[in-house]
Amino acid sequence: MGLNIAKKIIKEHLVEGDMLPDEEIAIKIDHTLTQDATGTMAYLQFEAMDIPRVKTKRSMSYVDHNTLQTGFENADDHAYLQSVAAKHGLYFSRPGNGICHQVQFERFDVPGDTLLGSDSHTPTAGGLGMLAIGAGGLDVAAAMAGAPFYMPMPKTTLIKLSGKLQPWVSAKDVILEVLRILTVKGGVGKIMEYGGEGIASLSATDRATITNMGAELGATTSIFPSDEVTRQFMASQGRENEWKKLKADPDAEYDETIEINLNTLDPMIAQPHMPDNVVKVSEVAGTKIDQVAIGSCTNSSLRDLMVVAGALKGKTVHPTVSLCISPGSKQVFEMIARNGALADLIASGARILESACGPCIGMGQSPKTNAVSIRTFNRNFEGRSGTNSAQVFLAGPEVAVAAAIFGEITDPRKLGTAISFNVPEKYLVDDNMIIPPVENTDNIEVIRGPNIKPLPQNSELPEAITGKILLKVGNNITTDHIMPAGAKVLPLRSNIPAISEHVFAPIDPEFPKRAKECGGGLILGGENYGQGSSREHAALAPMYLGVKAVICKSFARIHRQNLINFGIFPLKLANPADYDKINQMDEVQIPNAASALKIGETTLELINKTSGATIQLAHDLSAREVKIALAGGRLNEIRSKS
Ligand code: MIC
Ligand code: SF4
Repeated sequence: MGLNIAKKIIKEHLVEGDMLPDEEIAIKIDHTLTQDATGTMAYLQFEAMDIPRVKTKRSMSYVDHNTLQTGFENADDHAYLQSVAAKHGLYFSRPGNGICHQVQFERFDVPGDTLLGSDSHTPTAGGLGMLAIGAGGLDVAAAMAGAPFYMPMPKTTLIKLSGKLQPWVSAKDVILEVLRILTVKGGVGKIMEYGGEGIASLSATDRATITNMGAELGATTSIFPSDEVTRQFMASQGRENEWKKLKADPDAEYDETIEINLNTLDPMIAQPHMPDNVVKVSEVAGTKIDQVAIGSCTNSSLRDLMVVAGALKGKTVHPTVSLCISPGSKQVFEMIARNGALADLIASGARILESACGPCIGMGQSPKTNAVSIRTFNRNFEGRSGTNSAQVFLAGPEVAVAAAIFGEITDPRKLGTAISFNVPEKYLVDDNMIIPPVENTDNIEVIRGPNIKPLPQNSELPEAITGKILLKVGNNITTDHIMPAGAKVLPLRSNIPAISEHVFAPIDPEFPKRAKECGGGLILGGENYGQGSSREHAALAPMYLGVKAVICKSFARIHRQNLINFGIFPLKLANPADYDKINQMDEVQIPNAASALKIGETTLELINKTSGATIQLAHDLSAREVKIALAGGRLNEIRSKS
């Protein structure tokens, strides 16, 4: 039997395990990526491993999230990141150089290689045929130290594209359609592999838009073949030497196939507050809007901004709308500046922001109370914009710019002749904002400002887990609920005691106080608990507050791993209906937690002391994960071996 692309790359990188469904496998990691909001923790953890120099082919450290410097904190983090990168042999992309995934795509992704990044949108690189996975900072730190990456062997879904995108319909509409079909949990445990004749007409950056938002499906990663389009893109970036062809065998098998005909696809839009709440634009046309934000790692390529500039040329942004634009990288920014498109954007009244994540992560440009905001981003979780009452829609650049012009949600086809964009033969390449590693690092001092606090430690898993259910939540809880981001909280990413005061703030601001008063406890969740971002702070800060276990119906992949990494036991309800038998503030006990794990038990008993009920729990930890859980986290486990 032939292999699909994902399996070919896994096979080439396999260091442990068998490639059988759901078996734990380990793969060698060639490249790593961090960004500043997760990077400080990742490097503190890397330093704790005492490895002088990264062992990967190439490791990158980006600064793109915490770029709004309203106090010393973010600048302290940048200085730490720059110095720690220099000390340990990493490339450092300076603030201003762009969003990690966009820069990585332009300058560093390699077809057929593996990439592990401490950001959930790392799979963007799949647009160039790289097997790119998002993980917590600790897993990335371990990969930098030469350790493989562990995961259950994913299933593969073929997304077979036929036809060709019609005018004013773009790559974002493809992934929104996939989200409509599969939902935010439809990709869990799967790799989405794109194929079919329809892919030939998608440019490399179109493909990146699609693989980027595979994260919203909960997928392990998404990947395209590496073909002539890939070769041309890499050649236009001066990197043809790193290109290699990659395609599925003709008789490759997939676990499922989804077919999408691009000819018939309409402009799509995700409604508040989930990326899978997708409808055709025509269904919500006429909705008045207050803000349009264009940018983010999903939609800020040269192509996207040229379409926006072309549509806005000679026009003025609608009087009731604030339009902000953040170019994805310095390369994109400089190219639109030199070709005149930036002047058209400025003339239209667009508010031009620096090349960074910006409004996507609530770093500025929060909309007004009850605002309707259309964003070309990938997440519209409640409150993520910084304004809890805002209604955020997600759409492609065509729909966004049409809304900015008309002041209401509008089918972009109303704008007339489509804006043509020819993929450039040569992109403007200038890596002057990327500091390469140096050989001799003896004299390099790592700079630690007062915002960099040491890592909190956890203790071993106790024999009995006892405590109160500190919080009971429903389905699809995101890490933005557990550990919010935004301009006020993000600067505390290197300071766990301070950031832990914000745990669950969007759901229950009293949570940290209650957790401390109760001396820690447990959390009860529904399906897909912890979806969204890779931020390990969503495990680390609850751990700091004494959370010992999370019980729910199912977990999102990265968050489950982060919980284990920091010694919080992820447990599932053996019978999901038992969710109703546990209430917030019930006193519960799992009597033999540690010894059950030690003897290989996969079911445990929870005694609800408040109601008297006994409830069956189950865990799916691998033997390796059991050791980590027992040690109270991966760092403890690594230390115990040395
Ligand atoms: C996000 O889009 O939520 C982030 C901010 O990029 C996160 C990482 C983080 O929380 O720092 C992600 O997607 O992993
Ligand atoms: Fe940055 Fe937004 Fe992309 Fe996350 S999703 S990396 S915050 S641009």
